[in-house]
Amino acid sequence: MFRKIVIANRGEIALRILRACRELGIRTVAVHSTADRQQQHVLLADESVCIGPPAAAESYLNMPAIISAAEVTDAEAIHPGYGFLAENADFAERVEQSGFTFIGPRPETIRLMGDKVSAIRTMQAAGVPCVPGSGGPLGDDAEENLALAQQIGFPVLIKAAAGGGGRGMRVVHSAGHLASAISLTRTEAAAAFGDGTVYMEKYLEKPRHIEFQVLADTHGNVIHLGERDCSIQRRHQKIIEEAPAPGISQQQRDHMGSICIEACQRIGYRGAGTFEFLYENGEFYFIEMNTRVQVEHPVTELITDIDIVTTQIGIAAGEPLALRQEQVEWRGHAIECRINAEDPRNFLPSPGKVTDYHAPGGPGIRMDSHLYNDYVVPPYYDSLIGKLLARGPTRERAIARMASALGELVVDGVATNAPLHRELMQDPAFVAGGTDIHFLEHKLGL
Ligand code: MV4
Repeated sequence: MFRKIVIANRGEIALRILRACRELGIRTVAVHSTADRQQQHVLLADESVCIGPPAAAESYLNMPAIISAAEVTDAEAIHPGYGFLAENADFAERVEQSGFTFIGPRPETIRLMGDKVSAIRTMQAAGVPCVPGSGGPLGDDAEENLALAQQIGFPVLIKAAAGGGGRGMRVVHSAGHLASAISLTRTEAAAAFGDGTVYMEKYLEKPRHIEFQVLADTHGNVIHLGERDCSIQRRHQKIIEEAPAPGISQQQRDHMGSICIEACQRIGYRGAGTFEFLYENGEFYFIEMNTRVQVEHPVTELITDIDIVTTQIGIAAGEPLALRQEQVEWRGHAIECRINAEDPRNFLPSPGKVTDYHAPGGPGIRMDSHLYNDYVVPPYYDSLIGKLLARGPTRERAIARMASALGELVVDGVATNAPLHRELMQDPAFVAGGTDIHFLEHKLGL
């Protein structure tokens, strides 16, 4: 096992990684911007290194500064968390070339999955069901593209190969709009990502977003931990996630899980990973793979009792997985509400001092948050200030516990989306379960 790890992140996930390290007896190095000197994980870490000014581009995205921090502290590995450099193949490569272990997949795997066209090609070849589509980059022949769209059937979606997470997409409803949509998406993608490659898929109108969690070690063992339903979102920001996904049978879980395992074995996957699917009319369609630990990983931890972060670290240290697939068991139901420091009316960030913070507790409640009284939420980063989780023997009981916990939560001094979560726990469609990706935006009148 490692002796010392650099935590290359901030906020709740940095604290989550620090806790995993402490549990494993690993010393920790926090790297932080000048705005984050008082972060809880910085105060708790064995050592800390300031890596730059508040702007992420000069601190949490500053590769040489982070690698230097590992050098000066004599650390062995770097955990990137999520966001920032977590899915940056060049960073993973530079970390390894500098003689450190990147806690994540091989750089080539990150690069393969970062290009959505190569990800889909790879998964299609591995037997993973994908959305009907071009299966490769679109060319410039307008007639060819039209024939393809007609074969797939309108509406179609034009997506940027370098996009993902909702960036660089355009729906096309009819033949007359196809050529201009392709060229616009191409131009935007070239400007935003430096890569104008686009591809085409059938546009699914009312899907759910369901993802499968996998863990793969360096000895050829791969297990899946089942699925999460992440359909409650606004502008591609998930706000509630749950596991298991309502209405998915154990047989479907076993089937899709086996497909994901098989794909991981084919590509020699390593570490924690997530297969993202759209789910519509009882069918799963692969859209993207995430090569990092996800924000919503705790809902899976709560129903499987498997610690995804300590497992990631063990895998990176070369340890074999402790469990075989037959030993993975799912019990009960878990829900996560993302608590954001934002105005509940216009969703604008609400930075400032948290004058009073009280975390809920009781049976089945978990709060992953870096907040404390008088903590100042800086304006420079995303607005996630905590994740409130509730588990219960059934979905109904998990919702009841979440509603109760939201009633106990106190975050004064900044505005939060807690009132929206309180309302959602009472929404008949949410309570019924299985709402699609458009549910929340429709409810909010968007
Ligand atoms: C789609 C889709 C419908 N049909 N692909 C958005 C984010 C990116 N990960 C993929 N996304 C979508 N791809 C096809 N063929 C609808 C979305 C989508 C979406 C997906 C997951 C979660 C939230 C979403 C919100 C809007 C659109």
